[in-house]
Amino acid sequence: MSSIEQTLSIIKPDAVERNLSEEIKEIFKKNNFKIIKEKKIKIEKNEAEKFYQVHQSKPFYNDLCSYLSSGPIVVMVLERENAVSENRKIMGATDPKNAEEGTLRKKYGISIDKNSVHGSDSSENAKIEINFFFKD
Ligand code: IDP
Ligand code: MG
Repeated sequence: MSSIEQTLSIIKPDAVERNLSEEIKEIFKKNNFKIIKEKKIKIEKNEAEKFYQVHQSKPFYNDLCSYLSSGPIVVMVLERENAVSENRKIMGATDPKNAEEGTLRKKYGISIDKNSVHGSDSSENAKIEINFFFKD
């Protein structure tokens, strides 16, 4: 079964800094995603801490939050059939070393922390994450 769904995507500071945003957006569009909302922002560390709250007990939490707030990011609402799982497929594994050929993290990721993109991991979290960045 398939259904139209939305997911949250973030182009992380390492990719924005290398001017990869347009190239990454084109890859989403080629893969039948519609970019419904989009903004380039810089967030404060306390906002990153809130966004990554689920990881607060992890040893990398502090570095992760410092990193996400270290420079501009591009936040997008992406829409297509099965957007959450299709986006995760295009992104590839968390660690670029383990990401499949052709995935965004394989192509652009530098390391497990500087892995270029974020994508929601479930439909439920997608709603929460979209609301986090785009409440209106
Ligand atoms: P995901 O981004 O593939 O969903 P998560 O496990 O949700 O991966 O982790 C969130 C982010 O935290 C990752 O994208 C990555 O940047 C960072 N991260 C995950 N595991 C590690 C680690 O072992 N060391 C450093 N950073 C990590
Ligand atoms: Mg995750």
